[in-house]
Amino acid sequence: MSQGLRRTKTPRQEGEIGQPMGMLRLLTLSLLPCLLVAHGAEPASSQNDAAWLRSKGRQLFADSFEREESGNGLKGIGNGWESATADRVPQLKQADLDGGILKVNSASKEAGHAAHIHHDAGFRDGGAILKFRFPGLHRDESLQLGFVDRATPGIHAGHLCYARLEARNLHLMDWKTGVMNLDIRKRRQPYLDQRKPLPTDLEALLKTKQLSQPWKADQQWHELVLVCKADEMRLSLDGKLIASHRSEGYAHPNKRWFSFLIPSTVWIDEVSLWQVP
Ligand SMILES: [Ca+2]
Repeated sequence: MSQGLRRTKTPRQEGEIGQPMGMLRLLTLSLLPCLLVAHGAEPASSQNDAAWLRSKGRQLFADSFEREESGNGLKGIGNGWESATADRVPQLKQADLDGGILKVNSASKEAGHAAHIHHDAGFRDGGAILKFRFPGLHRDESLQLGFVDRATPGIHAGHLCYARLEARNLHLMDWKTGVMNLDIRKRRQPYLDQRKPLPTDLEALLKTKQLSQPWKADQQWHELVLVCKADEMRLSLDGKLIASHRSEGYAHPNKRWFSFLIPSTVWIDEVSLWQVP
């Protein structure tokens, strides 16, 4: 360390610098609550959504999978879960309860669809807390989870909104007013079928319905929290807000099902669903 740097640490000089800095810090701290109140709520960036669900919400459902499955069928997982794609391939085990963990191994090719496992939810504002792990058994492991309402017309298969975690990216997607809106889907499909670029207005609209950002998957267990609050959907991992996106579809009044769409392998544990009144 140079003589000059060491000299800046003498008490006299710290006192000289410290006093105005201390006043500034005091001023900032005293103003902070006013600034937060002025914005009307906790800022999303510092909000812990698991704490929000647990303190303000009502638990609708919880499962820690400490049992054996009763078979490969629609209701084989038990506790109210349904595997929508199970009966397409009854000879294949796509959901295995093993050591208190739900181990999903989708027969996507044989069933012609990613494993779709869902449970009743039913809220406007609220969300899910769960643990997940990519076990590293397949190269293309990804996890899509979100909300479905098949009772509202105009939405293909009732797909409302999802988060999707892939190897290098994650996405928050409003499908209700995006790609699964029947009018949009009808207009978009011919371009997809012919592998042609979308009209610029449609492409611009769909861009507003999805948030995508880099994220790197690993093979550790993680706590995941997915919430919808008014027209915002937020994803947190291990207590940190990772992504948030606003779009009108997230405000759908009834998220009837909580759903997993799993194309290959994912392990799941300690799922809870919460409604915030
Ligand atoms: Ca468990």
